[in-house]
Amino acid sequence: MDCNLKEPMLGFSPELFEARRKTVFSKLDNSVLLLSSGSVKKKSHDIEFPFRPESDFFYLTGLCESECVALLRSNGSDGDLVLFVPVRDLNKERWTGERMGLEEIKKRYGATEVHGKHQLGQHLPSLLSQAGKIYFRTGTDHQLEELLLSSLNHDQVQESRGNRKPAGILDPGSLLDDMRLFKDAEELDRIRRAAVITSESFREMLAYCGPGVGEWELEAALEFGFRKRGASGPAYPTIVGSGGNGCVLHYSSNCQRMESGDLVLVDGGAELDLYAADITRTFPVSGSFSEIQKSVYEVVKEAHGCGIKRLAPGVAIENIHEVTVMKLVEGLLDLGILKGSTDEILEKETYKIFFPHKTSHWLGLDIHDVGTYMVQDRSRVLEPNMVLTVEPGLYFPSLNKGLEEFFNIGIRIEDDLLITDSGSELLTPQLPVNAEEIESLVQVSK
Ligand SMILES: [Mn+2]
Repeated sequence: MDCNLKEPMLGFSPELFEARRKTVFSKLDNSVLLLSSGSVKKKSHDIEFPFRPESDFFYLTGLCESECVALLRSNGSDGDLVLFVPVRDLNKERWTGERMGLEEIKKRYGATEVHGKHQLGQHLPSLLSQAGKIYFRTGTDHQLEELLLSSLNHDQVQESRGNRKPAGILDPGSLLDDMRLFKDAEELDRIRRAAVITSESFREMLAYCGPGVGEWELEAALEFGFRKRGASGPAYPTIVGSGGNGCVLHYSSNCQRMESGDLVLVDGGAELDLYAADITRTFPVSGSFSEIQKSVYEVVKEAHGCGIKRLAPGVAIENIHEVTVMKLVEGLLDLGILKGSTDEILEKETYKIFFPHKTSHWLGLDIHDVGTYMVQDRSRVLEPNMVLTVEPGLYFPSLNKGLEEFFNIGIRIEDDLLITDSGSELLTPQLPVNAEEIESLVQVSK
């Protein structure tokens, strides 16, 4: 079954999707927006990955079934939602579960028209015949892309346009990204709950930590916590990197046993009703930081705190990065890892060997949610109802000569925050950051 039939919109209000479509209609003029829900991906032979609808498709329809196509077009004051969905196949449903019929979908999802997916090729030319521009994400649904291109060459389209090509195929992001960047109350409710689920599951997972325990066991403990608390699972592959693996930014094989004396970095987030949380904590495998690990930890913690403190409406997101980089550079100077003046280090960006990523990303339906970080060549300014992470880190893979004592230390601390009218709200307060508190959570298990 693609979707929970009892909660066909995952519990979101139908009015929400209607209101979003209204906003899109008002921006469309005579253009058309074409979205695919995505298809079920094969894992191997006849085994499939769990299906998750494309975020933009879900955002505007609330529908989370595979192989569907939505076409939005404006009709002056309002607009039409035309859906193409697979017709019911009772034989198939014996294997994969019940799907909704066309009439039911039309009623539940507020569509103007619903057709069988097999009729898409037949209807598309006339739906596109008057369209000025077409909003469609190329490179994702190849079948739909081919159909779109062949429809544009269809006589019906060509004649109505006097043989003019369409004015352009544009990325839907230019319509939708700025809408998705600002979260409404129902989205915030999901992100908040995903954040609480993630925090509580982290606390529980910390108690499983210890020398000899497999990284995969912490992964399983964390994800068990997610599922136990009602999340659909991890929003992205959980990273459990102990020792040098903590320095590999997207490590996810989680296949080593943890060793006493090492740190372990866990980056994971639950997905609830398609919305994500994203937390990272780094802690000592055996429950206590060594002096040198703690000295680096304190630098990252300081940077994390300063970045969070700076969050407020009106502040450029780049400024959050600047204050955390400044703190990290000061710390690296204090530790004797970097030498020279702060200005020179910032100018030459020599800190990037130890901190190669940015401090923040947007968070929402996608883990690295949509929304540009620059607006007309300037850093985007934070506004209420944006949700983002703050996640400074320092990494010392065993590469840089002369820094042997720091080798295999990889530390990142990441939390999720909502920009409010007056500042920000930490969505993950259940999980401590202080070294001592982290140590005590690890030691609870002993
Ligand atoms: Mn993140």
